[in-house]
Amino acid sequence: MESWRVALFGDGGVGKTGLATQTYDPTLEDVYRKQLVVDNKICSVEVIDIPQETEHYGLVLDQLIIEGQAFLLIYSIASRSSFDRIEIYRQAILRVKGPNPIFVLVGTKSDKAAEREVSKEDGAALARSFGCTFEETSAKTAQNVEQLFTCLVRNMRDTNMRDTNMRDTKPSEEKKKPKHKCQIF
Ligand SMILES: Nc1nc2c(ncn2[C@@H]2O[C@H](COP(=O)(O)OP(=O)(O)OP(=O)(O)O)[C@@H](O)[C@H]2O)c(=O)[nH]1
Ligand SMILES: [Mg+2]
Repeated sequence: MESWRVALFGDGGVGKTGLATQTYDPTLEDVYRKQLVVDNKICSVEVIDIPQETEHYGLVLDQLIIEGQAFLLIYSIASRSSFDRIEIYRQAILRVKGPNPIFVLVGTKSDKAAEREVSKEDGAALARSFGCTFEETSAKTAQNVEQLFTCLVRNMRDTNMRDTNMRDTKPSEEKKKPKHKCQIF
């Protein structure tokens, strides 16, 4: 079966585990696996969720980046500092993975409207500057969680297809366009 590995990045307490466990049944500690159907095709997504407090976090982080096929950059809409630190995680991933990894920017805790410190516009603008997809989600209400993972699978499939085409196509030949496009703000 088609299977993907996604790693979660973001400050302590932003809701990484909340997001992972909302749709995923825990199997191993800090790794959640879920089967889902995207565009009539079943696939399995392994979500790797490392707590901020982990010992030797830097080393674990590098391994996580090497193994990850896509990365969720996660902040809480109720924490400006978690938003301001997103760039640090992005740079760490770019350093290890090279250019153009698959990112999705995720603003969690969208249910906390009264405590909002990051506007939707700021989130969308940051995602635009990264050239990546943006979602605001809530593990509490389940808002956009399913949509987030569906979008992520489509991004990974499209990128995989593009890479395959590049390997299989002679330079002069037309490259096939990806079938699905997730919304990019
Ligand atoms: N209201 C609300 N609370 C949330 C949401 N997601 C997580 N929380 C709460 O925020 C706190 C931290 O969430 P976690 O998912 O443990 O955060 P984390 O990013 O995994 O934190 P570390 O593992 O320490 O890095 C917990 O008390 C959660 O119940 C959400 O969508 N809405
Ligand atoms: Mg956690």
